[in-house]
Amino acid sequence: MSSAKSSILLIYTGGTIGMMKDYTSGALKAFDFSQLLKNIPELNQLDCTISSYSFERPIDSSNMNPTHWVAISDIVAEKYDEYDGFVVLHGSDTMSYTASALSFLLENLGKPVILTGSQLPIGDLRTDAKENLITAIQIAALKKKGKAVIQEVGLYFEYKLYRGNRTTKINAEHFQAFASLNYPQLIESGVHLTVFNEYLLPQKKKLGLKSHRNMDDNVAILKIFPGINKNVIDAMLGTKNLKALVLETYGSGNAPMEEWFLERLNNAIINGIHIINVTQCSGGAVMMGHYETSSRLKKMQVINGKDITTEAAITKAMYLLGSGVSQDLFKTVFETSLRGEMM
Ligand code: ASN
Repeated sequence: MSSAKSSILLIYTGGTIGMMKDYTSGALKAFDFSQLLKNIPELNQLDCTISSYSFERPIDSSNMNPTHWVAISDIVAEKYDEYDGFVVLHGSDTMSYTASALSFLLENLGKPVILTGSQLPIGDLRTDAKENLITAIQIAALKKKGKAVIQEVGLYFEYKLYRGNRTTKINAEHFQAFASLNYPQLIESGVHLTVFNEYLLPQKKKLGLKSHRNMDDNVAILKIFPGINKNVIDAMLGTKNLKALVLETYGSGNAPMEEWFLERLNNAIINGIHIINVTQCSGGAVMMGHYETSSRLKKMQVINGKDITTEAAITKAMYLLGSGVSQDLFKTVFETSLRGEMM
C-alpha cells in the first residue's frame, strides 16, 4: 500500500447484505446506509476513507435490469477521479450479470470496481456480510507504487476475488455462492491477501475511462434439452425484434443434428439474428467442429462463445448491439475477448 490513504466509494444497491434483523419483531429490514460506520465499527480500522452512495430504493437483485447497470456505471464514471476504488454492494442472485455488464460498460477501467454481497444479512449473528464487505474494501484500496493493483471489475465472495465476468452463482445456500470455473481466482484472502498478479488484466497505460450507456435488450437465452420441439424454437426465434440469441448447447457446443432444427437456426442467421453458442456445462469451452454435432453450426456461422459464461454472453450481446457494432463485424468482435471474459 502507498502511504496516501485510499478513498473508497461504497455503492449500495440492495440485496441481503443490506438488511438488519429487528430483534424485537424478528423481521429483516433494509439497513440505513448512512449508519454504516456506526453499525460496523470495524470499518474504522481500515486504512482508507470510506464514503457511501445508496440507491434511493435498494432492490433485491432479482429486480436488476440494464437501466440499473447503467446507473451504477454512471456513478463510477462520475466519481472516477474522486475515488481510488469502488465497492458495489449487490444482491447475490444476479451479481454475476451485473459484474459482467459493468465490465463491458466501463472500458479502459484503471481502478477497482469490486462487487460483493452476502448470503446472510449484515445484522445476523452468523453473517458472512462483514468479512465480504471488509475484505472487498481492502481489495479496492490496494495500491502498489501509487497505482491500483486491481484495474478491473471483480467479484469478492467467501475469501476469493474473481474476475466478475467469469463468475456464476452456483449455490443458494453455501457461503461459497460463486465459482469461476474457467478462470483462476485473482486474490485469495487468508492470513494475508495473496494477489495472483499473473491473472490480472494488464495495467492500463494512459487510456482514460470510457463509459458506455447503451444496452440493447433485444436478446434471449435458449437452453436446449433432449425433446425440445419446433414450437419452442419457433416461438423463440420468432420473438419480435430479436437480434441475438445465446444458445446453451451440450458439452463442447453440440446440438441435435435434426434437419428441422438446423434449418431454423440457419434461417434465423440469414435473417440477421446472431446466434451465440455457449455450453450449458458449468466449466469448459465450446469447440465447434470437434464433433459432427457442432460442424453444421460452425458452417452456418454460429458465433463461437468459447469458454464464456452465459451471464457474460448475454450482457456482451446487449453491449455490442447497444454500441452499434455493424452486423458484419458482430461475430468477429464477439469472438474477441474484450475484458478478459473469454479465452
Ligand atoms: N435475493 C437476494 C438478492 O439477490 C439474495 C442475496 O442477496 N443473497 O438480492
